[in-house]
Amino acid sequence: MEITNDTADEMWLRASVMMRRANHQTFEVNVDATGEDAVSLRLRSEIVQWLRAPLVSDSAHATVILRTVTAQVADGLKLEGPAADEGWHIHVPALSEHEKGKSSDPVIIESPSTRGLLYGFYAWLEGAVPSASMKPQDKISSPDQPIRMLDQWDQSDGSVERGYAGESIFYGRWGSNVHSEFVNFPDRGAQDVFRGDTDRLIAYARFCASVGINAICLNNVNVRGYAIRFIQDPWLSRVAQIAHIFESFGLSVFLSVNFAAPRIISGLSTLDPCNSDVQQWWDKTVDRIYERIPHFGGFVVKADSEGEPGPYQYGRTHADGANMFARALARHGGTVIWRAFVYNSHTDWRDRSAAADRARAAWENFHDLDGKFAKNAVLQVKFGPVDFQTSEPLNPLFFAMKHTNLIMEFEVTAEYLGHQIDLNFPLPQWEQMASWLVEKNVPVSKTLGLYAPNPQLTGFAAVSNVGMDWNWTGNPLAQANLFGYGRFCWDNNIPTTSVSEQWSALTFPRCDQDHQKTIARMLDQSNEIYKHYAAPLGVGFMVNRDGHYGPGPDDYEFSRWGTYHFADRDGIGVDRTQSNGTGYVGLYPEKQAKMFENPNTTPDDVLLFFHHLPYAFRMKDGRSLIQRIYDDHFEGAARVEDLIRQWNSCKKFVDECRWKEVSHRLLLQQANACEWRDEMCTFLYRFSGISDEHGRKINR
Ligand code: GCV
Repeated sequence: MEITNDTADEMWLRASVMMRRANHQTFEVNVDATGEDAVSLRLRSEIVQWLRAPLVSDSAHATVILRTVTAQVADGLKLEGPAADEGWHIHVPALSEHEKGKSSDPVIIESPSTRGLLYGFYAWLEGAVPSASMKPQDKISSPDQPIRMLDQWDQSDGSVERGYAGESIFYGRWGSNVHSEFVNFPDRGAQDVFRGDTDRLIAYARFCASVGINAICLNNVNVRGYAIRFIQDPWLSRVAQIAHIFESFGLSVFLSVNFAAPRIISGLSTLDPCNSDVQQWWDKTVDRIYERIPHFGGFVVKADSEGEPGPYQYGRTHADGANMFARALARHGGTVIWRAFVYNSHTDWRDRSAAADRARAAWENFHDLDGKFAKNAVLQVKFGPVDFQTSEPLNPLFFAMKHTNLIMEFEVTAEYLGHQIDLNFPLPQWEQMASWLVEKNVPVSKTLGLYAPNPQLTGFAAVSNVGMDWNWTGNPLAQANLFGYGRFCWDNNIPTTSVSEQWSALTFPRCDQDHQKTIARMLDQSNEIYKHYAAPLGVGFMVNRDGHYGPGPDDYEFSRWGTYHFADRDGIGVDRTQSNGTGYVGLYPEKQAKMFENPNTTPDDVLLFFHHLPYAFRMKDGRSLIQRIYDDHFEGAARVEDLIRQWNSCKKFVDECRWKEVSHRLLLQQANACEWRDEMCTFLYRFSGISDEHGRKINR
């Protein structure tokens, strides 16, 4: 297929596409990945398509050479870390000499693996674009994390749970725009179909690979409907076709499975993970999968959570559950990724005991199981203890599990962060979370996997944000979130500004540099702005229950979901201290526990997560708590106007389509921010009776 397709958006490859179109340079490329394996084939076809260049067998005359080497790539240059074999070294001769044809030196891209050559090739392609800030001369880079994964919450009926960019790119409904040969087996009366839009899947896989994503789970962790049967033929053969595309771009493919599949599919009377019939059922299922998908990555499992079945029903632990899958997968080199998002959603808001504190749930369910998981099992833990809120402290499980492979889980999709309507580039949040792991100057790249029984099984996973929308992500600027996630997985310390500037230069190559920087600045400010006008100071869950967009301060307050802010006439926040509250603070190591126990040393961002405080409480900056909340909400809403001004200044540099789409969404964001401001300020004024010192008008 052609690389670019005018009906689709090229995301951050736009600059490379433009360069390719304009390029009159002729390349001759020599690549030593000559095998017939999927990645080598893909690498060669990408080179030919992007450079319009012949592949030559003689490296002596080549202008670009891609070659596999050891980790010691050149004199004094060595690729390091647990994923060194995916790293690359690029040598670009000085541009001017090369351009003028004075240099006889070729561009050299080298890596210990073909996958690494593919990453190096994209990195060179991006860096070779004149307007991009990245111009490698002699650059060496390897990923900080071995697992860099995207989770699709796509469902077999074409919907995407928490998706804000249209229908699934993988699945659809009979009658919608799907390729007929991919329609499911009408004799079974199925309405759900594999969409069969191969071009779009190839494009998506390419985007993923271009930022170093190396694993993908193809379906939602809530496994419903026909998705339960993806592990069996005839559905499995369709999954295998999709897997083949992603594998060729270096991504391992995973499936989410339903713990109850043996009963649903084959009528087994028990699902007990220690029962040999159940084990055998999974063994056979896994064998069949590997016949179809020899490099299959493994399973992702959500169990005993939000209504999903799991081992608790049989008096077994989550380690028993995970290890059953691990045993079946180990025989083929596969991995089970077991989610730690397990909590009892049936609580009572009046109960303020430790047992009712949802923040404790993951820790309570898993800390005792440290060291009990199989070597090919990984525990996937959401970054915060509750649920992807705007501000949460790091989940204490990351400190407790010293003998377990761990993945830290994020959302690229903006479930609680504005649905890709409001501008929200969450890289600062992810970086903050990862940085909490840093201990005694050991960098994040090492701390997450420091104690992992298998150092290859550690890293990050995030829920993706793409769909069938023309620009992939609904809001064209939300493409930056996907790009940023890839960059962050690769380099855990990459500064936000450098990512936003890279992205903006690659995505808006027609913009002058000043305006590229303006767009980058909008991204850099956006997460902070959103935090200012949404739920205050880490209290969380004041969001509208009907979809999680916009304010709903009472929506979860008296429900059974265990997520309360406890605002009353005296104060607001959840007391999680050891001295007086749910004792959650005590789940942290001493240093952090000491900091969180005292409101004066707790970071403002998570103040109300840890403390129930009176409205008159003096903040570090001298303002009262209530005044700070009023001020933040007014400031947040006002700063959206500033985002609009900045975007307007870019108008003449941005194509009409993207300019209008973003403008429209910024106006919606403005309305949302004002609604948050007015609703929150009114809500807390009603409780506290304390007026805004500045006498600003609250509209409601
Ligand atoms: C896939 C939150 C989301 C759910 C999601 C769940 C999870 O509760 O709102 O949509 O379910 O997290 O991570 O499993």
